[in-house]
Amino acid sequence: MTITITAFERSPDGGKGLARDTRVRWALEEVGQPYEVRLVSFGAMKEPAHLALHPFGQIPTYEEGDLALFETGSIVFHIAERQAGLLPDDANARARAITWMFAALNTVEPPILELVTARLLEGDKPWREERLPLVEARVRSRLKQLSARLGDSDWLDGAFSAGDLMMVSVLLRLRSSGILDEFPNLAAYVARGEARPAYKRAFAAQWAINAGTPPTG
Ligand SMILES: N[C@@H](CCC(=O)N[C@@H](CS)C(=O)NCC(=O)O)C(=O)O
Repeated sequence: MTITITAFERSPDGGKGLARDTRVRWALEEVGQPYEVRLVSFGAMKEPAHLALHPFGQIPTYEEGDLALFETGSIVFHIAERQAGLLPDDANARARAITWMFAALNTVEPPILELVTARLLEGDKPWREERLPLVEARVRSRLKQLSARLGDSDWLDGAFSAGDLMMVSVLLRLRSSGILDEFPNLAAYVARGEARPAYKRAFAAQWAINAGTPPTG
């Protein structure tokens, strides 16, 4: 059955792989599932046709037959559940990998998004100078904990899983801040994720659409 995802017609990051379709592409590449992409403009994302797929008018969405999904956590979980390669067979290991997916999205991503907002969207606000160090401290505090847990391991819990895919995707958004490099094991962890052939194919596919468009974020 054909799988179709949506992505930005023109990504604000100019193709650095930070738009969230990249994590869905990555998951599909890891399990060897071909897919099609429908590109949407910012305007079209807020039109009824797209809102029927995504109530918040965002990308990515995922369509497979009469199933339509939104939210990357749900989409990646769906892919990982249906096809081998992203979740362990052992029930407990599987539950832990899913826990890491939630941790990436619920515990690690929020302070990172706060930082992205503070740096990029609130750069001209009078409170920026006071707020930025507070937000950065919250990010460092989370990374310190994550770094301690990862230690010298390659991945968060044994073999690479959907939990790592989501965590690496979330951490990638920090790279331009320089904070990731303060935690060498996390920087190496992210590099390991990016070195995976499936990630490279996902990155190249979204880059092919966006290359040459100047980044706005
Ligand atoms: N929690 C959602 C977030 C989706 C999201 O923020 N998508 C961004 C692109 S990475 C978007 O569509 N932004 C445009 C907008 O919100 O208007 C998910 O993980 O899928």
